[in-house]
Amino acid sequence: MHITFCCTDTKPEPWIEGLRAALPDAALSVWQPGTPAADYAVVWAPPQEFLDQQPEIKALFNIGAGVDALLKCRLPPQARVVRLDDAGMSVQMAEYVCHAVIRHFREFDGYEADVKQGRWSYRKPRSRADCAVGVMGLGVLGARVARALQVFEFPVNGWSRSPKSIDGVRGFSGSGGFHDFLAASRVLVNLLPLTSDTQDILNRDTLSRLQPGGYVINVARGAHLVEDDLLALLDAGHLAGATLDVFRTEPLPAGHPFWTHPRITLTPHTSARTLRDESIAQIAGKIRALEQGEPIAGIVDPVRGY
Ligand code: NDP
Ligand code: OXD
Repeated sequence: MHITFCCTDTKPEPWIEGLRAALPDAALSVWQPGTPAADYAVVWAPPQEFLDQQPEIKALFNIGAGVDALLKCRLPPQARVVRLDDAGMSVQMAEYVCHAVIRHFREFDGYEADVKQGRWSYRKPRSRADCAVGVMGLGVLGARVARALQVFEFPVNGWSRSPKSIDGVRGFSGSGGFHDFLAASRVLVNLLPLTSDTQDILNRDTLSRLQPGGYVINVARGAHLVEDDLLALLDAGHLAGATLDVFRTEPLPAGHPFWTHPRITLTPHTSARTLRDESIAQIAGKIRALEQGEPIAGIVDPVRGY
């Protein structure tokens, strides 16, 4: 069995070492033009040339949860696309989102600013009941985030394509439930995959439907958000602020208004990092299962787009 590694911007050696330890009988390569075709590949943003040279490949293991970039390529028709299925990401996402929600709700940014000016000041406690958090996407990451928010007793709404039942989460689904979901939420957390249905979904119309003083946390993909619409609603005062981890262009270009906006907190696409050891263990386990003809989780439906 030949496994090749083709991940842009990722140092291959530690991955090859880890895969060799987990699958000692496999032949491993770091792909370059001319490398023989493989049975399996570990990929992130691979060039089209790589995909065109894989006539027999059984599965492409994407070392992230989002497969939007990979699905834009022309894929070998027989290849299954397999996403990372948590692999240590959901706990990171839960801590990132809880941190952002709590920082906003408790006004810790305001306290920080006051302390820097030597001011001992109090702010009026806000009502938790008035701070319903709406989580868009109740998959591997969204469901974990929804559960984590409940620990702090925020009312939690969830929106997904198909109806979902998560204890304590008020569920909404499909396009029919979207406007009610938005109207019931003051803080909005985006954990949708990027597909043709969800591109630009955070826009002037949808964000205007949040309760006044709304707060946006985008941790999915930059192309979900219409950036000028966010800025306009912040300026108009309908939105109180935003925490953004993902952007239409990454790295965020110098001079982009998000860098210096007083009510935007940003991080460099780091809310839930791919953890190498957990990912290798998961991929190796799935390759072993596939070789034995057993089913695996995390196979992407290319028509659905996630
Ligand atoms: P999943 O595929 O497990 O879950 C996706 C969820 O979105 C499902 O609940 C699905 O509904 C819902 N959904 C999809 N399309 C629609 C739609 N049109 N309308 C309503 N709901 C929809 O994904 P993950 O939770 O693992 O990851 C989500 C995204 O997070 C990834 O695609 C990636 O873009 C992003 N991500 C960002 C990271 C970062 O560091 N910033 C790290 C990792 C991921 P249903 O349940 O009915 O299928
Ligand atoms: C992912 C990501 O999709 O890191 O896993 O964004």
